Amino acid sequence: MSTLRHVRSQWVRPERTATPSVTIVVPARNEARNLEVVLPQLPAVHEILVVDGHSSDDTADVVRRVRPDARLLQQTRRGKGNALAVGFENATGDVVVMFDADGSADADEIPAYVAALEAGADFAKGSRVLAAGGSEDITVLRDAGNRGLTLVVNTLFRTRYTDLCYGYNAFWRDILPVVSVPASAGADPVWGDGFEIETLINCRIAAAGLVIHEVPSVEKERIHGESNLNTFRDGFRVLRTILRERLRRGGASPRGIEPPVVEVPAAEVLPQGLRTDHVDLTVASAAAEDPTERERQHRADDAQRERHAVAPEPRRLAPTSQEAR
Ligand SMILES: Nc1nc2c(ncn2[C@@H]2O[C@H](COP(=O)(O)OP(=O)(O)OP(=O)(O)O)[C@@H](O)[C@H]2O)c(=O)[nH]1
Ligand SMILES: [Mg+2]
Repeated sequence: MSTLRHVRSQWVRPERTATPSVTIVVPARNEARNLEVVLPQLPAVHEILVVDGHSSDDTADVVRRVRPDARLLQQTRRGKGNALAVGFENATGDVVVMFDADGSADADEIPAYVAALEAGADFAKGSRVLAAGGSEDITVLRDAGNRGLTLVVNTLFRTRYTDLCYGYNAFWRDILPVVSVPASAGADPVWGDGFEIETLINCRIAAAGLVIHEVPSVEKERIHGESNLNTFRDGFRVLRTILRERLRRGGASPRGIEPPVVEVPAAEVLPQGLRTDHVDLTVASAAAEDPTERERQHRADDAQRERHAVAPEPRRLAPTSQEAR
C-alpha cells in the first residue's frame, strides 16, 4: 500500500506528444474464430499485442496467419487481468487501447478514444450509457449490476462514471505507475488477475485525481463462442475490488498531480467522420486539503458542471434477447 501511495505522490503528468503512437492490447482466450474477423479490422498502428490465455483452440495460429504484424504474447497466470498486465508491460506506444477479441469492440471507435487523450484526458473510458453509446451484448441483469456498481464507485470515489464495467478503454502509457496493475512475474494468482482488473484501474485512476473523459461506445454482440465472465462471481469480485480500493486509498491525498485539464472540445468530428464527443469526468480530488488547491478544484468543478450542462444525457441500454444467459 505504501509503495503505491509513494508512486502516486511522485507522479506528475509528463509532457506529451501531439501525435501519440498507439498500442492495441488484445486479451484472447479461445477466440480463434473471432480473431479471424477482428484482427483484420484493426488499423495499422504502432503495435498490436495479442495476449493469449492458454487457449486450447488455434488462437495463436490465427494471429500469426491473419495478422503477422501483431506480436503474440503468452500470459503468465490465469484471467483477463493478468493478460492485460502482460500486454501493458510489453507495450511501447504512447497510448494503450484495451480491445476485446470477441468482436464486441468496434475498431472504428479507436480514433475517438485517442482524440479524447489528445484533448487532455489521462484516461479515455468507454461508455455504453452515453447518448451515442449502446450495447447489443449486455443482459438486463448485467446492466442492473453495472448500474449498481457504478453508483457505488461514484459515491465512494466522487466520480461521475456512467459505465464502470466496460472494458473498452484507452490511456496514456505514462499513467501505468499510478494504476500499478499486478506484475506479470510469479505463478501464484494475484488479486487483479481476473475481470476485476478494469474496476481496479477505474478506482485507482479516480483516487489519483487523473483526468477522465468518457467516450460513447457501442458494444456489439460477441461473434462466436461463450463469455468467460460469470455474472455473480465476477460481480462480487468487482464489488470487493471497489471496497478494497476505497480502503487502500484511506482518504490519503494524492500529491504532485497536476490540476485537471478543463478545456475539453465537445462533439468534434474527425476526418474519418467519427464522433469524438466525450465527457470530462475529472475527479473532484480528495487531495484538496490546502485552500489554494481547494479553490482550484472548485473552479475546475464549476467549469465541469457547465460542460455537463451540455453533455450528452445518459440513456438506458437496450435490453437484449440474451437476458436469460
Ligand atoms: N488472455 C486472456 N484473455 C481473456 C481471459 N478471459 C477473458 N479474456 C478475453 O477478454 C475479453 C473479454 O472477455 P469476455 O469473455 O468476452 O467477457 P466480457 O466481454 O467481459 O463479457 P461479455 O459481455 O459476456 O462478453 C475477450 O477477448 C476474452 O477472450 C483470460 O483468462 N485470458
Ligand atoms: Mg465480451
